[in-house]
Amino acid sequence: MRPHLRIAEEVAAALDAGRPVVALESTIISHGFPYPANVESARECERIAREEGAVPATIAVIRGQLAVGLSDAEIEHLGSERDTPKASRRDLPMLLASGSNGATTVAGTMAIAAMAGISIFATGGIGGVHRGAERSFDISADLEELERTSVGVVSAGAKSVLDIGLTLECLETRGVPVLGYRTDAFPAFYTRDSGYGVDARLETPDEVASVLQAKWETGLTGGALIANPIPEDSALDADLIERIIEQALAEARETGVCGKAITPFLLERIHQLTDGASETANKALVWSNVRVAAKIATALSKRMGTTHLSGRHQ
Ligand code: PSU
Ligand code: MN
Repeated sequence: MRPHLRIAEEVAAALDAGRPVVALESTIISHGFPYPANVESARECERIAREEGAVPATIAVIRGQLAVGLSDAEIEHLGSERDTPKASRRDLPMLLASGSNGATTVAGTMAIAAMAGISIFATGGIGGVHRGAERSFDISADLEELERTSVGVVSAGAKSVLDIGLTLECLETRGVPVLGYRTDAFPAFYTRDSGYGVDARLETPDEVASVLQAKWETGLTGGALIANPIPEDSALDADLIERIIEQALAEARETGVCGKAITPFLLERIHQLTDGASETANKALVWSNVRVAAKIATALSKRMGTTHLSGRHQ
């Protein structure tokens, strides 16, 4: 067992038996939604994973431990305690050494999921190349993690607060397959079509599992991005959301917000400027991603059983 790793009993039992497990992130709890919507949404994610026959493993840093599977009280605490720091890969060592809490990003969650032997992870949107990155160099560590860590990440694409074209270029450079789940278009979080394509369109959870199996069995380590568009009836109007994103970006420039603070700032402003409509859409897409992730995890566990190619058994 790795030091600092704390795996909930139910999660460890499922992994040992080769049953499906879905990792869930905690930045979305601490910084993605206001309280108490964040806690309600996190509980709903866990419920949906179970309904689909998978064990949910919400991941965070809790008192200096890499916690895989949180208690309800821990989820409530992360949700109501608004100042839990965002924890990407680079933040983990300091949080462990100081015994602190951290809300793990996609990168942080992937790294910890892999240590535990979890292969599938559901989130909302990934981080990526920010608009203006040619000057700011602001490129999320999520992209590096997707290159490095063998976890399949189900997301609704990326928000257009990012430069989606450059984000996809970076994923190509890093050897990360972008798989469209029942779509030819890479989705843009609140909307189903960013104007960019995907590397392959797949129709069933088992087809996705077969690609992941082929990748990992061959020793082509690293992640894959599974792009699952927001459900049609929850999608927002593309022009409206683009205007709001432009406004939020302008405010960020004016107030000088940058670094790890920029993503939470933009998310909060978008929620305020859409008067909650974006929050409803955000919940719908996350829940849809959890459902798809649980189905993929189930298909993968049928194919691979206890052969965890990343993580504890390696
Ligand atoms: N994009 C969203 N919602 C989010 C995030 C990104 O649409 O909640 C969060 C995720 O946790 C993601 C992180 O991993 O922000 C990226 O932050 P940064 O750009 O600082 O790497
Ligand atoms: Mn950044």
